Amino acid sequence: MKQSLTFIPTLRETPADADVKSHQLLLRAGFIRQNTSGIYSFLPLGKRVLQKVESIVREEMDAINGVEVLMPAMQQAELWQETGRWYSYGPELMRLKDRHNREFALGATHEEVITSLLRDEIKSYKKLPLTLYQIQAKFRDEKRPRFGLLRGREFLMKDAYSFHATRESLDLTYDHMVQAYTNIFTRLALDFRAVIADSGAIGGKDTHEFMVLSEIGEDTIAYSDGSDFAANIEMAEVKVSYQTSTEELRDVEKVATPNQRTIDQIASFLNVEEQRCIKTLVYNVDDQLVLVLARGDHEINEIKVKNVLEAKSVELATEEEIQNLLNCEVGSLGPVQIPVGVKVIADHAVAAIRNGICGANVAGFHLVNANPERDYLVNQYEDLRFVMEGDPSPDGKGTIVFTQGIEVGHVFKLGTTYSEPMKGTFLDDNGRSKPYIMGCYGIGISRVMAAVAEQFQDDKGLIWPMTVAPYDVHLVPVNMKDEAQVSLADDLYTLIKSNRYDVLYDDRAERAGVKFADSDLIGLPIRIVVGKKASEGLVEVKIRKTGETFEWKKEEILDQLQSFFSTLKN
Ligand code: 9G3
Repeated sequence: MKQSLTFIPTLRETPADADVKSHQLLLRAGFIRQNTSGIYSFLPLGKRVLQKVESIVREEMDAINGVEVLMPAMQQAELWQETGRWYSYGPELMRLKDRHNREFALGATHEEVITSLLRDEIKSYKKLPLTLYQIQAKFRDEKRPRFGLLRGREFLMKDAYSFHATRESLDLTYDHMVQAYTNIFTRLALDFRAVIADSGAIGGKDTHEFMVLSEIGEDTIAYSDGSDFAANIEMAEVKVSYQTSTEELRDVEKVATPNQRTIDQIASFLNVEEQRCIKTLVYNVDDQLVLVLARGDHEINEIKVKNVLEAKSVELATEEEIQNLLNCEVGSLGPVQIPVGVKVIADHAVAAIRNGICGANVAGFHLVNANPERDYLVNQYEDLRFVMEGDPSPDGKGTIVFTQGIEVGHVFKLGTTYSEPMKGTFLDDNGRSKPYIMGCYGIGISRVMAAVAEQFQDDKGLIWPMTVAPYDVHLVPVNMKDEAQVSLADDLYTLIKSNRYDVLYDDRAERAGVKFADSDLIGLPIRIVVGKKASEGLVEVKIRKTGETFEWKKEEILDQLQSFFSTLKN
């Protein structure tokens, strides 16, 4: 493609409201333009990158027998009313009315649509399993769109849905999907981790997120430096064996701790370690007040409390509820001498605290030398705390390190969550009617493009991996007035294009400096400069990723390109 004919509006200056590198560079290099908050146009270069990402995704979906469909963005409200999500989602779900005043959702996702599609067609186990996927715009009215394509309100997603007669069949497809996602993100040269996104404690791993490691990522990942263990910070299990101290049990004493309320205030006031303190929190768990204990230096993970108690809702009790229960205010709470029948659960670490410090349930007083069994009862010890850096990895290999991640994929075992309420059923091999067992699998296509741009750039611009670069070769004659340069460039354009390479030919009558700056900004893998030595049939070549430059003879260009792209084109 000749640059004088296409549309690549590069910018010299960094746009003010772009606050991450990928957003700045995709704007400056003329890949995207913002229409309004969270809504973007993909310009020619951006569209070509999307196309390359999509074709990798399609290849890997087709390879595991995924079949492509295209569903509508306009989804009649009745479908979402069948699953109740019409009522449970708030302003994030875009809604509109047609000319007959009928209500619609703009598709944020397609579980309802695809299940309603299949329930009218697939009625026998003989037709299962079936994996359908689409690549289509999704609409989610994010409260705070930001970071350009990374959190938009209209974005491109590959969403796949699988339908099964048995759980084993779902497990098989799920594993194939995880492998396909691994292939996709590997081919995109992304530094990613497959992250356990549910609490491992509940049965199998029913959902994984695929996270690209990046310090601007919104999610915190706990991963092991000695294995491929990785989990969302909320879900990471803690498997630590605490050794109980050997000091002998001392008698409980009540000590005055005026105005000392937080763990670190108490620890420094009594000159003890936080590890010796017992943090006591009161939670309202499905309208029952529960005491949750943790070691002073640990944080309670409410999702774990919820999972362990199999509760519908878990939230901190109000001051009033605490006052009524323990006749004391927050800051002096403890598990000793509490009303009979109040459930007390504790993180495993608490069991190892000898002669611990806890609130006396009297304002301004604490107890020292409190010991489990003798002084307070714990109904059950569980894994209730957030994992911390330095913890041993739950798989026993290596230690936990935290990092930030950009979620680029998410796979779920749905079971019958949607097929049950929507009566998506089939007759099994005994003629019994059963709801489909389903899985769903998403990749943020436009988000992936931004994640690649975030991972591959330098101060001069973008650095596209070969697999997704908008063009393979940037052909740049230095002076469009120089006969020898233009004729050699024209010949090379024809020659290279006819050998299956995508070539961007900078035929603009711009100064060399401008052309080179734009070329570094756009970030194609290799640049061929036709300059002073054109008459000798020599060109200068620059590899964008490494900055290396070479001098090639015209005759060797095809062989050289072949070896440069050898990892890809053959
Ligand atoms: C909504 C809105 C936002 C949403 C959803 C629904 C996230 C919603 C979860 C999923 C699950 C999977 C298929 C592809 C992979 C992800 N945000 N989710 O369901 F109405 Cl406004 O989308 N769906």
